Amino acid sequence: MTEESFQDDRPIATANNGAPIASDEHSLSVGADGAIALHDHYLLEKLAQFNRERIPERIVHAKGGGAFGTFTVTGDVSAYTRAAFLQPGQKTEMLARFSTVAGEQGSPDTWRDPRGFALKFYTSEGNYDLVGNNTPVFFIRDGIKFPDFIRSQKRLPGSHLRDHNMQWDFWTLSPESAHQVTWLMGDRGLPASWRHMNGYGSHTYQWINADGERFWIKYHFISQQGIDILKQEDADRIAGEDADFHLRDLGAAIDRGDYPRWTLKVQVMPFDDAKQYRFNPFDLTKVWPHSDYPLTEVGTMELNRNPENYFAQIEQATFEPSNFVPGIAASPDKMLLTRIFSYADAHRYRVGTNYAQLPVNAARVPVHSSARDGAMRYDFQPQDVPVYRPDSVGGPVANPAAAGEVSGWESDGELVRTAATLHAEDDDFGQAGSLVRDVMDDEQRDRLVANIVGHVSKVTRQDLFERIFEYWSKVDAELGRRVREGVQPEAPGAQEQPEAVGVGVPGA
Ligand code: HDE
Repeated sequence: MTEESFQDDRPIATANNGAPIASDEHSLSVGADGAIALHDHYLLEKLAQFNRERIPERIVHAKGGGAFGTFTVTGDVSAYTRAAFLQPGQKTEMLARFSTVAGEQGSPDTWRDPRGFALKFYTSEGNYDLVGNNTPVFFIRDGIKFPDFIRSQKRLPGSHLRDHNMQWDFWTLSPESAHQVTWLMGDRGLPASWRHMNGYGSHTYQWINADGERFWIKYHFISQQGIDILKQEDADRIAGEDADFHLRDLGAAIDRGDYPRWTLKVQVMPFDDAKQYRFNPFDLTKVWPHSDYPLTEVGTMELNRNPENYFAQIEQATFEPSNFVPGIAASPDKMLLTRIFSYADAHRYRVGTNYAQLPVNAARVPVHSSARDGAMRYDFQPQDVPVYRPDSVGGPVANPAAAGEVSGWESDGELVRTAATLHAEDDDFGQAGSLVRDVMDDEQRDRLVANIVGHVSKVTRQDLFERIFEYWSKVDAELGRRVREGVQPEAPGAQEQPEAVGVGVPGA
C-alpha cells in the first residue's frame, strides 16, 4: 500500500517544526538510485532524534513502573502534624513508582531484591515525596558506604557479570546489613506483585503540629490486597517468561478497575523518648517494635490511573527525600541526611536542571522560587517579579511561620567520623534474630534457609564460606547451622544441634 493511498482525513504528519512532511518511507535521493541529499533535513531530524531518545537510567531502581492515584485521610493525626494534606478528610492527588534496586532497565521484575516504593503527593503546600522501600530497614547506616554497597550488588568491572562473591564479601564485612539481608533472603525479597507488598518510609521522620510540638514517626503502608510472595523457582521461571511481570500486573489491575489500596499507619514516638529508647531510633537498620510504639491509622492510598506515557510520566518522574512540606521534616538519621543531597543531584544530572518544571514533577501550587533560566526552562516569573532578594518592589518574601521551620534537634560536639551512639539494646544481629525466631513461621524459615543456601551456592571464593556461616550463626545459631548444612553438608559441625538460642527482641 503506498503513502498516497492514505490521503484521507487523517492528521497530516509533520516535522518537529509542525510543517507537513512528504514521506516517512523514502529518503531524498539523486534519482531513484542515487546519493541521499544532505539537505533532507527530515531524514536527519528523524535519525538524530532517535539517537537521543534515552536519558541516563537511574543508577539504582532503574527498572520500575507506577501509576497515579489519590490519598484520602481517614484518621486524625492533627495532634502530631500540621501538614495540610494529612488533616482529617483531606484528599490529595499522588503518584507512586515501584521498582527493583540493582537490575538495569530491562531486567526482570522478579529478581530477588528490595522493591522501591516511591510516592509523590501533590499537596496544597507543595509536593511531598516519600521515597521508601518494601522493607522497613536498610543494609547500611551511613550513606558514605552506599556507592560501595550498590557496586557490590551490580557488575564486575572486567567481565561485567554480577557476582555473589562481591555481594557476600560486602555483606559479611558490614554486619549492620544482617537485618535487611534477612528480609531480602526471606519472603519479602520476592513479592508476587507490587500490589501485594507493603511500603515503608524506613527512616524515622519528624512531624511538627500546629503548636510547634515535635514528634518522631515511622510510616507503614499496609497493602489492602494482603502480602503475597513468589517462591524462588517460580520467580526464576517468570523472569524468563515475562521480564515485565509486575509492570504488566499493575497496569492491568488498574485498567480493569481493580484499584490497589494501601492503608497508611504511623508509629509515633514523643520527641523526648528518643534519647533513652532501647534502640537508637534513628538507626535505619532497626525497627521500633510495635509493642513499644503501636500503629495509628492515617489514611488510604489508592492507585486508580495508569500513566498515558511511560517516558514522560514515569521515566522522567523524580522523587526526592528533600521534598518536605510544613509539618514534616528530617531526623538525625545519617542515611536520610545523605539522601537529602543525593536525589536532587541525581535528577539534575539524569533529567536536567529544570526537572521540577516537567508536568509530572511540577507542584500544583504557584512556585515563587528564586530559580531562573537554565536549560529547557519554559516556565518563568512575570517581568515585574524582581530577580533578586531582598527587594523593595513587592517580590516574594520568606515566611518562617508558613514554612514552619521548628524542625530542629539538639546536637553538639567535635566534628568526628564515627558510628552513631549505641543505645541499650543496639547491636547488628538482635533484630534480625528476632525476625527469624519470633516473626517468621516454620515455612517462612524453611524458605529463608533455602533462599540463602541457593544464593550462597553461587559463591566461588572458598575463604568466604566461614564468614557467611558465622554471619548467619550470629543472626540465629540454628539458622547458621542449617545454612552450613545446606551449603556444605559434609562440613564438620553441619549436623550438630546448637545450644539454646539467645533471647531476641520482640518482633517488629
Ligand atoms: Fe535511594 N537513590 N539512596 N534509597 N532510592 C535513588 O535517585 C541514595 C536508599 C530509593 O522511583 C537515586 O533518582 C543514597 C534508601 C528509591 O525514582 C539516588 C542512599 C531507600 C529510589 C539514590 C540511598 C532508598 C531511589 C537513583 C544512601 C529506602 C527510586 C536515582 C544514603 C528508604 C525512586 C534517583 C524512583 C533512587 C541515592 C538509600 C529508596 C542515586 C545516597 C535507604 C525507591 O539518588
